[in-house]
Amino acid sequence: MINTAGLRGDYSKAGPDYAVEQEWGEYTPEEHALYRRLFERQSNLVPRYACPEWIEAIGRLDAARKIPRFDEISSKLKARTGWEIVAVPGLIPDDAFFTHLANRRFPVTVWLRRPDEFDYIVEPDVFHDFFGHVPLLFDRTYADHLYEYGKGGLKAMRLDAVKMLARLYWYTIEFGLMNTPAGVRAYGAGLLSSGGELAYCVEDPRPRRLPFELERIMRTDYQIDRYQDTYFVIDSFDQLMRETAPDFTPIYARIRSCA
Ligand code: HBI
Ligand code: FE
Repeated sequence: MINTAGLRGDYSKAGPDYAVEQEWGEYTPEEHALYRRLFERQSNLVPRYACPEWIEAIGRLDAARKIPRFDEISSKLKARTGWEIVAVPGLIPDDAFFTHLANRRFPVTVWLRRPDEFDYIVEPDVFHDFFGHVPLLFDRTYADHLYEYGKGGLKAMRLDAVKMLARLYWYTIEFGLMNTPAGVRAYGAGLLSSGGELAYCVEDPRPRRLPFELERIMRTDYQIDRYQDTYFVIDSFDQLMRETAPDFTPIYARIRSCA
């Protein structure tokens, strides 16, 4: 369970759903400049390593020069897949997070990392959330999967199975790979927003790249502060949607019985 006490965002103005105002006018020129440098660094990598759906979507967004205005992005997003951005102070408790997803709202952190965190940051900031997650919300199938994930998250809380479900999110939405005619490409937000792991996940011979397998994913723990040893590869968002459609209740029970 996320305890917001130790986190760096300002939760004092957050509502019961943890939403805050973006307060776009508060960003400093230095913050816009740092965001621009992060965007430029990734722009040299994504043509070679990002999945086609992400590349197609980023081209629709004029988001390279300044920290994006969430309301502007939301109006484009809403028209396309019915989703919108909800500004949050950072990580929020599971039930708030899942409830937003189950209402087609994606939580995006409002603060930007410090310059000394250019290469790595522990908590998701606006660059990770926006650059990594938001473009794929323009893909109908991906967005529909995330909507189902949100509803599944609320159910998993009732079944005390959030830890198993979080692994699905980790190995897909955060660190997922996809097969394409040109080879393996990244669709996970943690990969797309990373200066080093984006090339590593596609090119490095060390990590395992396994075909998507739901139960194996739910049994595979992960480290949050280093590159992954194992990536799971889907053939398409249609496959991701199809393979995560069943009721997870018996799967949770099966995994618990052999744990
Ligand atoms: N909160 N803002 C935010 N972003 C996340 O990705 C997030 C979260 N809270 C909970 C959470 N992710 C995960 O624990 C769930 O996916 C299980
Ligand atoms: Fe993320």
